Amino acid sequence: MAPRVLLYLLAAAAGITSVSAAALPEPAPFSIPADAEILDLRTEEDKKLGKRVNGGVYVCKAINFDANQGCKLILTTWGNPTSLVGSDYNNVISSAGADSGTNCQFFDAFNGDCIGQGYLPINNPGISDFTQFPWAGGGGQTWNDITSCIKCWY
Ligand SMILES: [Ca+2]
Repeated sequence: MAPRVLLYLLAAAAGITSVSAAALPEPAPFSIPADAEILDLRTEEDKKLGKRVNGGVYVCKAINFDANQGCKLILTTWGNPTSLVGSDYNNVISSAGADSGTNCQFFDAFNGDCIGQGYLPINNPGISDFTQFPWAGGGGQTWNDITSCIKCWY
């Protein structure tokens, strides 16, 4: 193979590599804002322990963590089924991300425990657009605007 052809192939390969890298989706920038408004849904027993150390999940009513419709940092008790029913965050969440090291499950219903058709796993960085995640209940519905119960472990 002539050196010139080899150089061309190397350049072409390098070009393909950079195109592939550019085509990869950028991870959505995410960190829980330090000044996030808190919605404390911990058990009364937990609240007595004082300020949170972990176990928060940041939720927004709009996709892409856009704060214009409202976002809050929800505090939960470890593994506790945390109902959103009656709060203004019931059936509206469209993006969410948890504290680093916290793993949450979002459910579509609450009846003493989190129930429903499967769950949406949320950790860090979380999910910036719930409309991209089909709901197990079918009907073409996504996880957008149907979360009613949250469980987190940390
Ligand atoms: Ca929404």
